[in-house]
Amino acid sequence: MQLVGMLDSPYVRRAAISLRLLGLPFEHRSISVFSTFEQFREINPVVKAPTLVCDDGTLLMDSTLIIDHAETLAGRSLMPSGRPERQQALRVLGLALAACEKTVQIVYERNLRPPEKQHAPWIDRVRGQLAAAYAGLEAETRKVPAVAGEATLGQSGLTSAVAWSFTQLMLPDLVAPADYPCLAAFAAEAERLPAFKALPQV
Ligand SMILES: N[C@@H](CCC(=O)N[C@@H](CS)C(=O)NCC(=O)O)C(=O)O
Repeated sequence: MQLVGMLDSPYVRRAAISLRLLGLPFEHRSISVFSTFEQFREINPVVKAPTLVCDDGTLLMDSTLIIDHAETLAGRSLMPSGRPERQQALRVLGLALAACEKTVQIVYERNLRPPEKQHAPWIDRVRGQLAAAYAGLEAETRKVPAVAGEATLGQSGLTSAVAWSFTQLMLPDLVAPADYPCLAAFAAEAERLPAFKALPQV
């Protein structure tokens, strides 16, 4: 199977790291939804990254759905199965995915919209949501132990670290590590794991 999309997308990266942690072999195709739009469109006319091209040619989109499929293939999950642990993981995952989404919205606003068409109230709203998502994630990260290894990281830890690294790459002026010290330290530890190093965002 092939995973299509650039690793500077947090969605592509979380899918790629998940596939690797689940032990599923895949070919990663670094094709951009922007600079190589036409090439991407030939693979998937919807042009969404990540796209998973399954072995039978079926195209899957959306990182969460791709990970769901990967977990079915692998016969195991990166989410905890116990009810309180799973609820907690879902809470963290929601915050991390919101942080990714709000970062992407600001990046698109800055990079794709002409300056004269940018709408300050909208950007302020999204910035506030981004800060709230990271405040929540910082509070949740304070409760969890340090990254012990790939086997125990789990989907919520994986996605939190990927989200943090992505925002630091794209919006270092907006989200300061000093304001989120637990999360910054957690992500730095995760980035030292083999799966993260094998699938770097840049
Ligand atoms: N919820 C989706 C979000 C995916 C997403 O927005 N990907 C971006 C790249 S970071 C994309 O495909 N952008 C191109 C577009 O939407 O036109 C997921 O989890 O995969």
